[in-house]
Amino acid sequence: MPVPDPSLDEAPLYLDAGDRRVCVLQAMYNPRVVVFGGLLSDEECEQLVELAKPRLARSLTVATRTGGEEVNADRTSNGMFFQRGENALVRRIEQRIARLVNWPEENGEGLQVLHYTPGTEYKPHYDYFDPHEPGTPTILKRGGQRVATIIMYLGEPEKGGGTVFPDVHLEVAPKRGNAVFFSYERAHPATRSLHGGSPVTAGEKWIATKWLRERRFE
Ligand code: PD2
Ligand code: ZN
Repeated sequence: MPVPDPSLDEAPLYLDAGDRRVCVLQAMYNPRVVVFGGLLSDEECEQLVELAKPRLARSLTVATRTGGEEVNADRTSNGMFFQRGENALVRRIEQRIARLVNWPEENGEGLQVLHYTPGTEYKPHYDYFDPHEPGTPTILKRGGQRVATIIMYLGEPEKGGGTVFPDVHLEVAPKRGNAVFFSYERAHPATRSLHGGSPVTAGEKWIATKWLRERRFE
C-alpha cells in the first residue's frame, strides 16, 4: 500500500513545505518515523491552543467494536476536532503537511487538539483501525484505513509527555513547533507503529494530531 512519506532520498537537512522550510531532525525506517523541527511557528501554536480551549471536552476514541465513539480510560487528555479547512490557520497547516509528506490534503481527517495536564497520558496503541473488530468496516467506508499520523507539539510540558515508540525504545521530545510523523503501510503490529504519549509529570502539554487516510475523507 502506498503511504505518505517525506522526500528524504537525498538526505536533505530541510524540506520545502510550501510556505515554510521545515528541518529534518531524525529519520528511522522501521518503523517509519521522521521528526521535524519548526513545522509550526510559536504564533501558530499559540493560536491553535487559543482556538481549541473553549471547545475542549474529554477525549473520545473511535470504538472499533461498534464504529461509534467512546470515553477511553487509556486516553485521559481533553480534546477537540477542527473541521478540515475550518479557518485560514487550519487550512495553511493542512496544506503545509500535505506538501511535506506528499499526500493529498483531502485524505486527511480534521486536525485534533489534545491537552494533557499532570497525570494524564495516552497509553501505547496503534492509530490504524483493528481489522478484527466488528465496527471497523463501517469506519473504513469513510476514507479507508489510516496510513500515517503527524503529532505536532503546541505547548511544552516541563517534565514527561514525550511520544514513545515502545517496540524500538524511541522517545520523541515534545518541543513546541516540532512534530513527529510516522506511517504504517498495513494495519498490523509488524509495522512497529505502536506509540503512546507518556504521562505528563509537570506543566501542561498541548498537541495537534493529523491522521491521514488511504483515500479522500469526507
Ligand atoms: O500526545 C502524544 O504524544 C500522542 C501519543 C500517541 C498522541 C497520539 N498518540 C495520537 O494523537 O494519536
Ligand atoms: Zn496515537
